[in-house]
Amino acid sequence: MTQLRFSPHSMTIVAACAVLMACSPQAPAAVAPTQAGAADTTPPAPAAQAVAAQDSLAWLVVDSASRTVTLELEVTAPPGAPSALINGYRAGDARVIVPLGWTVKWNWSSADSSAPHSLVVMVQREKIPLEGGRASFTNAMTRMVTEGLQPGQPDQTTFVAEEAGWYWMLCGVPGHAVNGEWLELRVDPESTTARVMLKKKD
Ligand SMILES: [Cu+2]
Repeated sequence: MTQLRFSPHSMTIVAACAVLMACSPQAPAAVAPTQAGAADTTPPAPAAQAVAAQDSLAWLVVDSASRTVTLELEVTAPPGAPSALINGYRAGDARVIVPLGWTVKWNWSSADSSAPHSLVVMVQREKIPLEGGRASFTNAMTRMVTEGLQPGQPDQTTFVAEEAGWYWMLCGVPGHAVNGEWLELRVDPESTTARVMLKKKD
């Protein structure tokens, strides 16, 4: 538990050190004791159990100091997929966990030219809505929630996860979320950092 929460943070620090190339000798030594100039970002934990959390690092960036998490989200529509995918996931296969009160930023875009898409955070109820409605948090949505956006119309927004609970991050274009174009968002009062859990591997 502790390791899962800790590893995204330490990975972020390692990456920052690699970029700056000016870290104190102690910091990289903890990860790569052999070669100082290697700038090696090889994942430190090869254990299969830890994969779920590490896979998310490319698109979930934690800034603990400012209690902010930035999500890079891209919609794709691979041939044969039952719905459009968000970062390769659908129907809650990925769960984003954010501590209560943290700021969430997202950089959303679509690579699917066959249909418009959008994203809105809505509190989970019994049924996934047929189309997007009011966001649970101020600004927790893209522009054009029900009309959708095209490739070349990226969206950025920032909101505060100010109420604990279970939410959908769903496409608001009619029919899309019902087909599976949604991820899960957990606003957790007991978490100390943001992370992603994958419900299953593809
Ligand atoms: Cu969509």
